[in-house]
Formats: sequence, C-alpha cells, structure tokens
Amino acid sequence: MKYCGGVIILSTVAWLALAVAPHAGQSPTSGVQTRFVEISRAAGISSFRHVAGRPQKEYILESKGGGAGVFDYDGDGRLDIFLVSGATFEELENPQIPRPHRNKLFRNNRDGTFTDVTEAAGLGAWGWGTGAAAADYDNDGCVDLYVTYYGQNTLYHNNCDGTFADVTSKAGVAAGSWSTGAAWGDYDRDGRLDLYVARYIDFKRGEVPKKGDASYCRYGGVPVYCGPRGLKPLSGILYHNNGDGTFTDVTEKAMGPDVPKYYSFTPLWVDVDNDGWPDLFVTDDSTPNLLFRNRRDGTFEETGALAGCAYSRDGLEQAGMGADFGDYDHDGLLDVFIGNFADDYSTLFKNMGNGIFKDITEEGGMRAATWPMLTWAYIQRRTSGTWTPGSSSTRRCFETCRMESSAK
Ligand SMILES: [Ca+2]
Ligand SMILES: [Ca+2]
Ligand SMILES: [Ca+2]
Ligand SMILES: [Ca+2]
Repeated sequence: MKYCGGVIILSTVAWLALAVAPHAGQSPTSGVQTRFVEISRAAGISSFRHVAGRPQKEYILESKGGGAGVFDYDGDGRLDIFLVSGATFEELENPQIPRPHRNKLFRNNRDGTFTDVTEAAGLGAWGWGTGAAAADYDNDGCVDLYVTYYGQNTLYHNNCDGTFADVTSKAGVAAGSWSTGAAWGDYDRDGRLDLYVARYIDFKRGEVPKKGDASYCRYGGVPVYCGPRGLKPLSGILYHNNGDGTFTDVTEKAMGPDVPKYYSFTPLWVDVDNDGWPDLFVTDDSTPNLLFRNRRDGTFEETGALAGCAYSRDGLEQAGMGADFGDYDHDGLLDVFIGNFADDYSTLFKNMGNGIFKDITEEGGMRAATWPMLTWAYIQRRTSGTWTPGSSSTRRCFETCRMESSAK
C-alpha cells in the first residue's frame, strides 16, 4: 500500500502487506506476539471463491492468484474489501454456460463484519481477473477502481453514491492481452494520477505446448505447465491522465521505442532518489527487474541493471512476484524487498543513495531462510527502532515476521 498525494494506492497480485505498530509498552524488537486468527466466515466474506482454471494446472494462466483491493469505496472512513476472481477456459470459450466466478466487493459494517454489496455497487462483471488498483483518478474525492484481467481491463468510476460505472471505453485504458499488477502515480506532477499497467505473457492456449512437451515445460525434471520462459513476454503500458476522463498511452514517448518486454507482475511508484519525482520499479518473473528513473520532463531512463537492482548479487535473473518499499534502516532512503519464486532467495536491496541499490540479503540473514519458499507477499512490521544490516535485531524481526506470515 502506497500513499501518494493523499490517496491510497494499491497494486496487488495476490498481495498482502500489513504494517503493525508495536503494542503499548512493548519494545519494538522484543518478542512481539501478534497472532492472526482466521475469521473470514464470521466476518461475512467467505462467500467469495477464487478460481483459476482446473486443479490440474495445465497452463500457466491457471496458476496465478487474483489479488485484492482494500480501500474505502463509500468514504465512511472504514476500509472495504474488493476480491478478484479468475475463471475457467470453459467459461472463457463458451459464453452460454454459467459463469459463477465473479469479483466481489464487501462493505465494512464497522463491527467486524462485512456485507456483500457487489451487485448494488455494479462490480459483478465476469472475467479472468488478475489484480486491482484503487485511487481517485479524477480528484472528485471518491476512490475509483482499476481491475486487471487476462483480456481487457476495466476502469470503474466511483459515482460517489455507492455505485460504480464502467468507463473503460471512454478512458481508453483497456490494455489487453494479459495484465497483472497496476499502479497509480502522478509521474508528471500535474496533479492527476497516471496509470502504469504491468503485463505478463502474450498467452494463447492453442499455441502453447502441453506439459512436458518442451524444455521450458519441465521443472526439476517433472512435466509442468509451460512458461514463463519460452513464451512471449509483453511490455507494460503507461497511461497519462488527460484530466478530462480520458488517458493517452505514452509508453513509447515516455519510455522509448525499445521499452523492455519482460514477464512483469508488480509495479510500484516510488521516489528512489528523493528528488520529489516518482520513479517506477517493476518486479519481473524470470527476467530482470526494471527501474525507470524519472527525468522530470515526462520521460524515464531504465536503470535497473546500472542501479544494481535488476539481478541478484550472483548476477542472476530472479523470479520476482511481489515487492514493497520501506526504509528498513531509517536512513531516509527507501529500500525494496522482493518476494521471489521457490528455490531462490527473496531479495532485500538496500538503497545506497543516488539511485543505487545493493543486495544485502545475505548480510541480513535472510538468504537461506527464504530459499525454500515461493513468496508473493510479506508482512512488514513497522518499528521505531533502528536496524543495522546483519544485526540480530534485523534477524529477529525477520523471523517474527515469518512466523506471523505462516500463521495467516
Ligand atoms: Ca468504507
Ligand atoms: Ca474519483
Ligand atoms: Ca499526472
Ligand atoms: Ca525520483
């Protein structure tokens, strides 16, 4: 979750990041005992069922989660929950059959329970959803919602009366093919939030080999669905907000004609060099991470490799899933932690200043600990203490966070 210009921005692909304050009287790093209890049924949100193809997972499209958006859609000061569902190939290819798998919006009742208001809000559309990003793009005080899909994405304008209107066509932000994460940020500082949409694979089921039928369709010698390596990657899309309800695709103008095509998941707007202009970091699966430094003239320079945050310290591409920035050592520079696929470590890049990063995962004691896990997200414990890379307090916090994460 990022705060930008007073609005909440969420960029989610099966993403959850929580900042938890220490309990009163508790030392920030002294054996915190926060516990999580499963309450979805009691809270009234258990009617949501996420689906993504069949359990056999014949294709990579069937392997992804749906993400969520947690935002205050009705402006009552309480966060509501929007959950994104995928679909099945049968639903995709035969519109005549029932399509029960839908996104859902749950309104916060302020008493620990939620009410399903999907239909009343006009958000019950069907599709193979992948993520959501909420922000007030037209500055009318009501938070709007962008939903990404395998297929055309949807921009919902919040009517400020508990309902939304699909304005995708007028806005011109459908993107297409396979979008994953999205992020709102005002890169040109004109007071209006612009939109970056990460995309993954140019996926067409009929053109993809079956399990085990190609070298990129095996994992550890076992036949698995093909990809992402071996399949055609896509570039992201940068939409400039024109201020009149429409957007313009400025990807080439702002990022150049040779904008990289990678398997992108999670984009984040963040000012990595503290010059007051939002830069863009993109976590990519099995391909280098991207860092677009804002040139302050409406254009960007992609500096991921030069900045030291495109590859691991071993010089390898990692399979980045989710990421978040935070100033873990309180030096005023935002660092980034990236959750990667299993059989590799999740990476902590320390911001060294001037837009340069250093992989300090090993010094932080996190390399071996994160190696076995496929990490989509993590829980960030915000403390008032100062952490030194490699110190026992860093390790202690990390181990505590792992414990909490597994208790979800
Ligand atoms: Ca609310
Ligand atoms: Ca709005
Ligand atoms: Ca703008
Ligand atoms: Ca900047």
